[in-house]
Amino acid sequence: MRIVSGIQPTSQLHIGNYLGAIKQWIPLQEKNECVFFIADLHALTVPYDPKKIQNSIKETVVAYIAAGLNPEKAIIFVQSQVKEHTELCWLFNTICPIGELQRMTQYKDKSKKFKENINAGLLDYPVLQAADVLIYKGEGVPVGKDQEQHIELMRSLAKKFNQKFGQTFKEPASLILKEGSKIMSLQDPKRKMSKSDEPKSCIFLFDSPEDIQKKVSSAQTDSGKDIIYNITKKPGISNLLTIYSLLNNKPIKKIEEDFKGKSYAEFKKSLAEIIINYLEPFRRKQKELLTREVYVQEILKKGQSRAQTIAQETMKEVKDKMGLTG
Ligand code: AQP
Repeated sequence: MRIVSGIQPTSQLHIGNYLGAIKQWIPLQEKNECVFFIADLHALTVPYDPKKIQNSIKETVVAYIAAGLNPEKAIIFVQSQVKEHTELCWLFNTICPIGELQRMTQYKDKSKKFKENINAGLLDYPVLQAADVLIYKGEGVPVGKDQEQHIELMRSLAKKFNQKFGQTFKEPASLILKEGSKIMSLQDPKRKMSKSDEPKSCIFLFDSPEDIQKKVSSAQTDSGKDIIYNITKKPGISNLLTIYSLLNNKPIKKIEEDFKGKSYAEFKKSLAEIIINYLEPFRRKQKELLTREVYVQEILKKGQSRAQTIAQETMKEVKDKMGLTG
């Protein structure tokens, strides 16, 4: 099966990005052909600094590898380096109803958040995302829950294209984990953890042990004092229990038992330790990779070439079917 997914280099990656997306990429790369890219073109739809984006791209590749991606197996590259993504996006634009884009939750949320910059790219984001996957004839898209609606649109565009121009694409399935697909903000457990939110609402993959301790101890909790999972009545503690369970590989029920009669402070202290220990090898690998610039550049170059070969083949077929070749 061909698997495709990507992450925007909008800021450092956090444990939501890891638990919702990257953690499932790692086992997938063993038995599938995996295409994992850095979604730099998507990142341009929100305010960004042109002087800093190359550095963010580099940090994101390093994060992919430090978190366990294997460049010998997966195709890793930068989206803007394979121009067929945008070429296919344009062609898909011509079959995508605008109303479908206007009802997308992410578009509505980001239009509210960036009122001064409601650009056409923000609206068109899911069409580019459809092109990102379909240019590789992707069949599975491992993502967090927030991307479900976009994958639905991707499926509908694949179907529409096939109906209009002949069978070309499979409809990709969204691969969304049962647990961890929506990690919430530490400061407001009703909102998802987001890279672009205030830093204390996220645990970044390379946060120092001191920062992790501070962030966990100041995480918003709920009234009462019991450490029990109840998403409606105790969203803060439930979010922390989810993180605990996923990083410690222990069922939530067992963690509840272990902390029966104990305080929030004791629970948070233990959680901070678990996060620090889990992320320690990531920090070590990141440090090492940051000194190996040539190696990282080589990975991207090789990834670009492998990706381009597949993308050009699809583009040729699409253009033939759409009557664009003589
Ligand atoms: N809180 C989350 N819990 C679980 N999964 C998450 N993802 C994002 N946040 C969570 C998943 O991580 C991947 C990253 O996608 P992205 O960078 O393209 O965009 P995003 O979903 O908009 O991520 P952020 O962190 O919220 O970034 P900003 O602040 O830049 O918008 C996707 O698979 C996503 O589902």
